[in-house]
Amino acid sequence: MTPSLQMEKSRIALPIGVTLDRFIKSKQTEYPSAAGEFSQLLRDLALASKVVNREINKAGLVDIMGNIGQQNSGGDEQQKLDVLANIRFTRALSKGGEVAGIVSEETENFIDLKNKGKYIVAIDPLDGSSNIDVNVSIGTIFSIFKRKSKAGKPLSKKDFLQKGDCQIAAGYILYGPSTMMVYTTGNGVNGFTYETTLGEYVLSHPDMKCKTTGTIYSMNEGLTSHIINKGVTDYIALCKFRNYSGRYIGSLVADFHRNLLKGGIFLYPSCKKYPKGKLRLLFEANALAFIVEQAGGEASDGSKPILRIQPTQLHETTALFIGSKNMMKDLQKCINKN
Ligand code: P6P
Repeated sequence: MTPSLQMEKSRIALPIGVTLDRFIKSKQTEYPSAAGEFSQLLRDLALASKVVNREINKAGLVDIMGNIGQQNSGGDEQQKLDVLANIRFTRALSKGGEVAGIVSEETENFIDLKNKGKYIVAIDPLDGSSNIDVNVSIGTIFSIFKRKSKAGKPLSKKDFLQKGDCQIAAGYILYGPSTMMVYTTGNGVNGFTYETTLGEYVLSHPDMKCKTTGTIYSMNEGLTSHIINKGVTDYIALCKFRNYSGRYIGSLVADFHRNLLKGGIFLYPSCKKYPKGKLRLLFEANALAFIVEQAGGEASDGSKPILRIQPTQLHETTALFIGSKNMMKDLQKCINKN
């Protein structure tokens, strides 16, 4: 099949309500060379998310709330559900056999699963976990790359320190009033809502697009007097002058998802407390940057696109500005003036 026809087919809209499984199968048939490993990987992620969703839904009832009295490598207090989610996703991916290795926000180093899998996964198993105890939406964020080392050889950090534009897929699961899985494989963005009675994700948001502009800005304004880049404070002042709405949940996936649907911009700048930014490049920024660019938006660290950043450490952080194209351009103008 010629690539153009292949691309065309990949854009054939599937009906709302089609299950994730059928959707994945339909996309796989458009890539005859695909032997199904990638499709299986996506299914493994979806399965793990269903198990995590169940744990989250009963979090208020079973003694798995609160923190376990230890911190992850980024210094965040680990919540019981963080650890549970990490176990669930790691187990699902290692049993699936398609993933050669995983690097997680919850573990210091990468995990070599010692199999012949073609792929590696970078994952934040449960982002925004500080919101768990107050029943606010939280999320899982994942990036999928092809391994760089030869199948059967030991993995090295090089397999994981790939630029965001090497991702072959990225997505998130939002555990909110409804649970959604949103992902891209480089041919647009599609959203699936979890139908709990069926235990299936069904297509609910086909071909998602980020509005070119919006009137929502999301930033922790407690940082304002500590922001290093004056252009960012100038942009926030511009948002206020334009009577934009400030909306900040403190859970990246939830803030990102709202801005994706309604138009808006999320800002986590470098500041005195986080001179290199707070958010993780491998586990948070890369995946959302891939998704937003596929949906027509932009993502940068204030000087270059997120997807062009060459990571040097697994737990590297970055400033993150992400959202509607025109709002990102206005922000960049403010930054460039300073
Ligand atoms: P702050 C949650 O801990 C997180 O990693 C993101 O989900 C969220 O956007 C950000 O940190 C919130 O950080 O400093 O505003 O509490």
